[in-house]
Amino acid sequence: MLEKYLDIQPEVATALAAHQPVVALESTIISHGMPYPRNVETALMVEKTIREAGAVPATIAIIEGRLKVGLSQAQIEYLGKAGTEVTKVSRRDIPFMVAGQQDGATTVAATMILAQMAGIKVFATGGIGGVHRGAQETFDISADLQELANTNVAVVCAGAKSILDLGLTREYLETQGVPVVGYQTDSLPAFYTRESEQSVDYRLDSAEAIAAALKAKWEMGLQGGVVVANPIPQQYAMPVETINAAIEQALDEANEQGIVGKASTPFLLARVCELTGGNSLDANIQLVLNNARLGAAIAQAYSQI
Ligand code: PSU
Ligand code: MN
Repeated sequence: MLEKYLDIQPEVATALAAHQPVVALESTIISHGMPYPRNVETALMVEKTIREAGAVPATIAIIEGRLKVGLSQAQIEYLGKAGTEVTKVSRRDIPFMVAGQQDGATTVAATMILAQMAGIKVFATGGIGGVHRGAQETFDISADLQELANTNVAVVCAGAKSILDLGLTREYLETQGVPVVGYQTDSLPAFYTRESEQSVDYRLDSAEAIAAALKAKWEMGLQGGVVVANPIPQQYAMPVETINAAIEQALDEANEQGIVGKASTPFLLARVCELTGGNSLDANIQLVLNNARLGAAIAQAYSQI
């Protein structure tokens, strides 16, 4: 039934059938998360990094209504060049792209769904969506969190940006039973910085230990994802004051301009990037590469259990 909608790239399908490690990658980060051409360069570099670490990359998107698990270089270039012209697709949007034969850049939530359809357990990205600051009033809570509650994929990320309320994001995940694992850290990383005031649920120091916990969770039928939080390498971390000032300004501008709904996160990401010049983009790229390496190591370890 799924074949009717799903195209798994042959290399990815072969690897999955042979129980070899595969790492899923999202496409909203390409079309809506970084400017062209560095978005395309990064997406290709991330794939290369995963290969060098001994796993097969599967970048996920919707192309002309087909659910694609594994993209060609030309498709990645297209998604990067088209940028925000491509619809940002979360769970609710998938059927409309399919029925309308449209293109879609998949968020963390939608990428998890397509990864699960294909049988991929590990997904590497930059940052996850979460509970926005002021959500007590706006109800702005990313569908990524609900997906983590339901879908059996581990998401390797550098924590969440402090455009979000990290404390409320932790509370939401706790209610939904989603574990937050810190890789070699006790503190929840805040994307550009290695630490926040929030702690993780479990600190694990090796890919093997993380893979073992994933295996136990899913073999017991405990539904849902896991957040694997991997701090940005020290040499690329940004000064807290610089990044916080940019975030505060971006949030003020979003309020003034009445930006809400699915436009909110891309607006904030783009403004923070502009306000910090190229620095935050460099940091962003490095942390994604770092997550790709850890994702590949976890996928390796998981395939060897
Ligand atoms: N955070 C980032 N970079 C990103 C995103 C979030 O630092 O590119 C993207 C991811 O695709 C994530 C989505 O799933 O934004 C969340 O959007 P929303 O808050 O509208 O759910
Ligand atoms: Mn939202």
